[in-house]
Amino acid sequence: MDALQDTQTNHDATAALDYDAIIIGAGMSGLYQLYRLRALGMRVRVFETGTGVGGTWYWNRYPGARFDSESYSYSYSFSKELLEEWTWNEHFAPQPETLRYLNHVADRFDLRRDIQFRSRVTAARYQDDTRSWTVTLEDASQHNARFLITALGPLSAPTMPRIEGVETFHGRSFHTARWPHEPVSFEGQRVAVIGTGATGVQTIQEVVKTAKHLTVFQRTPNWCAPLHNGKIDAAEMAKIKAGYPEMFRRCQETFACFLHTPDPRGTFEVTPEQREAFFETLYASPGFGIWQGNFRDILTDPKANDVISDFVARKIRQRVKDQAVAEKLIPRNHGFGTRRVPLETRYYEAYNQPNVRLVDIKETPIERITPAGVKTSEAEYAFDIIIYATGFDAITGSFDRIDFRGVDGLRLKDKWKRGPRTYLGVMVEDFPNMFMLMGPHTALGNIPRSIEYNVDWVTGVLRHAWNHGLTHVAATQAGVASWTDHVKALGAGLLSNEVNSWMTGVNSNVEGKQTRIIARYSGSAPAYRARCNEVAAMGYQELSLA
Ligand code: NA7
Repeated sequence: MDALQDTQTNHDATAALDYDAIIIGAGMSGLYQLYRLRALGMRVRVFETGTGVGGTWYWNRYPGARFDSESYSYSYSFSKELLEEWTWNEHFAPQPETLRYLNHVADRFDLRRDIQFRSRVTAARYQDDTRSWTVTLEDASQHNARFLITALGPLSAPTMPRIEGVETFHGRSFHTARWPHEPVSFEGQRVAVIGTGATGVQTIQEVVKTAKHLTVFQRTPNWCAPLHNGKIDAAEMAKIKAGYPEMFRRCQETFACFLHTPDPRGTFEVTPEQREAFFETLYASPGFGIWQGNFRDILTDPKANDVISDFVARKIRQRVKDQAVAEKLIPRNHGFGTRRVPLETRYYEAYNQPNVRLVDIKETPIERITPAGVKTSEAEYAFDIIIYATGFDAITGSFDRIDFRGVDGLRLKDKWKRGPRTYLGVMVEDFPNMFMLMGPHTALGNIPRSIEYNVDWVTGVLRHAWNHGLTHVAATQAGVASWTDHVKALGAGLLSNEVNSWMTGVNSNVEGKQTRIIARYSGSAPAYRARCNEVAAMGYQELSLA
């Protein structure tokens, strides 16, 4: 049989399947992957749990939800027309604006006709005989396709706190990532917020504007820094648009695809005065500069980290009037930037309001949720509304919730029992024809930039398979071992890997997730791309193809 005939035969075999590719999730990565695979001529189906597109920006409707990265650096860059026609109104867009943007993208590229909403995937099983994936939905319907692409999002499996009595509360309660579509008014309400991560911080500073009384239950304070958001007027937007090629080029060059990248200087290579002045400039500048654009050694050298931590602690003491409260808001068990830095707008000033109370639950632990409110070891507090800003079973959690089975029924959850093992963060041994977008061990950083690269790379592999009539695309044992070792080696010496957080896979509310793992690739994004590009340039020889 000649090559062309062979290709035809394989396409005929594929035609017997429901689809050529199934994508799980219609967030930023799923939408773009759909767009790209459709362009290859593939029959694609996206299954999405929600009733609309947007993923993170569909689910996280909590008050105050917004970007901490510059809106324009967060847009898709693949379409000049899209860039030209979309106008951002704020430097750090609020969630409704971002959701509007993603809906616009879905409409503009006519993506909805291939997306099936209200369709939670519960299981996905590889079928050896047909070299295909069978996906089972919550309603028990099954759908099969040659290729399976997970676009689940690294932060999409919300976790409720393991506190007794949650279901007994008589008032209203919400997890931030499952916020209702209808507005929730805090006017005249006694509100509790449990959790002070990036989400809790955004929620608190918004709720405090209207609530009658707010109580924040804090287990671990985080190092927050000012967002310095602002409106974008027409003239500024025109300038931003004119600068898009340059801006996206810059995002390709920076360490984590942000506009900011580490300063080449070391903390102790400048005088104390120069250091202080640099920190002041960063603290007064918008966005992640103070975290991502600081001296190159603040996240690796404990002494350098102490200096910036001390600077931010002084800022907290200046901004919070009651010094006992300020001390409670200063982290003690980790240094600045070793966990995700929440960006804030008057967050610390919220604690100067007479109707705001901070309860340190390390001092007085929550014993249970009661019908009236929250009972700690010291007191019972009554509330009308409890907001759980308690985060996510991150990175691997969204995979754990689906029963993924590879060759011979092997469970992904079992395979990753001692931490994820991947090839380039995209593939898993014994899970042929399955590709992960924003899975464990990929470069996260400024997520849309990483998504576009990830999707383009996966599209390249699939184009190769499609053009050559390949029906079996798999990672090899050697490839997985080598990438996993590489990711682990890169993670050594990074202060953030020595701290419990979602970034190290720790979640106190999930059984078996109390031990730190190397969940993320922590090298630079350019290095990640160089490695992946090399694999593509060599014709994907590192993969097992048939
Ligand atoms: P995070 O950053 O994981 O924060 C969750 C917060 O909830 C954090 O303060 C936790 O305290 C707290 N938490 C979790 N469980 C409990 C219990 N059982 N009792 C009390 N407090 C608890 O999630 P976010 O949603 O804020 O942000 C996640 C990412 O999404 C963010 O970094 C952005 O990149 C987008 P802990 O620190 O564990 O002591």
